[in-house]
Amino acid sequence: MGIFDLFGGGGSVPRNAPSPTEKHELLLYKYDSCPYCRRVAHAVGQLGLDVPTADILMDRANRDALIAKTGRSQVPCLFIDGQPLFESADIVAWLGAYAEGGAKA
Ligand SMILES: N[C@@H](CCC(=O)N[C@@H](CS)C(=O)NCC(=O)O)C(=O)O
Repeated sequence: MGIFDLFGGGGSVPRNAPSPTEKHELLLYKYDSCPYCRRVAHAVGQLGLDVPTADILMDRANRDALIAKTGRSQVPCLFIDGQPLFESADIVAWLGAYAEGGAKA
C-alpha cells in the first residue's frame, strides 16, 4: 500500500500534471464545507505539506478567479505553477507523490 492509499485512494498522478518530483508553487481553491475539499485538506495535514488556500465562498474574488482561469467553479482545484488539477482523488495522489519528491527538493 502506498502513502496515497491512506487518504481514500482511487486516484493516480495524472500524466499531464506537472512532475511531482520537482518543486512547485501551489494554490488550493476550496471551501470548508465541501467534503472533497476536506479530503484534500486532511491529506495535506497528514503529509505535512504547506499548501496555501483560496476559499471561494469566503472571498468572491477567489471564485471569480477560479472561473476566469478554468471556466469552472468546481472545487477542490489545485493550481500547480498555475496549472489547474481537478478531482480530489487525483489531487491527493499528486500531493502524496509531491510530499515524497518535489516538496523535499
Ligand atoms: N469528483 C469531484 C467532485 C467535486 C465536487 O463535486 N465539488 C463540489 C463541491 S463539494 C463543487 O464544486 N460543485 C460545484 C461545481 O461543480 O461547480 C472531486 O472528487 O473533486
